[in-house]
Amino acid sequence: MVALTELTEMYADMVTARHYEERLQEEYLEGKQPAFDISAGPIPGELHLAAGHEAAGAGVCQHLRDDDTVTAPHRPHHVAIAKGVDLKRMTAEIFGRETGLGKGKGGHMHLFDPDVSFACSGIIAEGCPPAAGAGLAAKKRNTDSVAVAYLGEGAIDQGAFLESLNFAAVHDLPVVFVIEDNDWAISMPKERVTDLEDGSKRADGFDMPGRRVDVDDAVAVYDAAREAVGRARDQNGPTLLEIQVHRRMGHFMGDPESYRPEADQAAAAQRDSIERLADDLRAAGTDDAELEDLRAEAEARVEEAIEWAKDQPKPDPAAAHEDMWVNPPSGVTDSEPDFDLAGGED
Ligand SMILES: Cc1ncc(C[n+]2csc(CCOP(=O)(O)OP(=O)(O)O)c2C)c(N)n1
Ligand SMILES: [Mg+2]
Repeated sequence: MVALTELTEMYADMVTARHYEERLQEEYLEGKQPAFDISAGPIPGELHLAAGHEAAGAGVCQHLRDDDTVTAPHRPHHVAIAKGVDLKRMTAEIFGRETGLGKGKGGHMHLFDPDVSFACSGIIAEGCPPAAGAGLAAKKRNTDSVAVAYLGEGAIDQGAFLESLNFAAVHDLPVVFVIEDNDWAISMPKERVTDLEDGSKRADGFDMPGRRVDVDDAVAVYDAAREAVGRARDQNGPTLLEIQVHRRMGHFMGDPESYRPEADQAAAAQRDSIERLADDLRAAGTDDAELEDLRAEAEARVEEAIEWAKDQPKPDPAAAHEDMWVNPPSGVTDSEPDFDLAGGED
């Protein structure tokens, strides 16, 4: 049994994430038509939306604290929201504004919020080694914090993922690896990427527990993650989870999805984890008016963040060379790297 407060929190995260993606979809298209100009409009660059992935974000992050590290891939917003990343500063980053999490220089695939130990990257499986590193740090410091690395099913043959599984297993690190299986890697269906129907079986090769959550259901994810995060927190080592989610939108904004059978698209739209969780809440005694209030609150929060972000200043182009170094060696300033960017003497 999941407590009503926890069901409610997960629902709030999930409706926030869904509304966020729907609103970003609208904002993104502004100014990009009729010819698709990726640099135009209020959100420059690529945009990968995660509608249909919400249960994987909420069900896992419900078990996490601010000091637990999460790394997410190129489709990060639902995880960031569930982890408690500052919504206004994240939105400002997506809109390329100076008050964004990365001063507007990173965009939607490079969101970093040290206050809640969250990071993401556009390089697939890239988050696995840093999560293993965070797990190693927790172990060496003798704390009970854990690390979670999210990746897509299209990334399960990446060396960075397999090496991280091995490292985490050998050193018994408090890490949970979470594969979000949405059946597609851009235009590549899962069965053409791997012969393994259940990606969590990758764990077998590392003598690590692995489990697949076959149904796009926040409560099922919550239950599986409770065990996995609990094992990590109790210093009993890593776990690999695979969660079936659904890609309700294109791979990225502007993807015509001409490669995707209509039936697959329609099926993804039907399996809605948000509606499923709403049913669980009704069964637990929440009435429709309360659900509507939660939804309205989430929508208002999203609108406020977007309005705020759009009002923020754009960065000064001269600031592009700032913040290049964490601890600049003495005599080196941000704008003056101490090596020859053109290639040196050889
Ligand atoms: C190392 C690396 N190779 C290739 C790419 C290009 N790329 C971006 S997304 C993607 C597919 C990702 O599929 P999946 O991991 O299933 O995530 P999804 O997009 O379905 O959420 C690829 C190959 C990349 N970002 N990084
Ligand atoms: Mg995928």
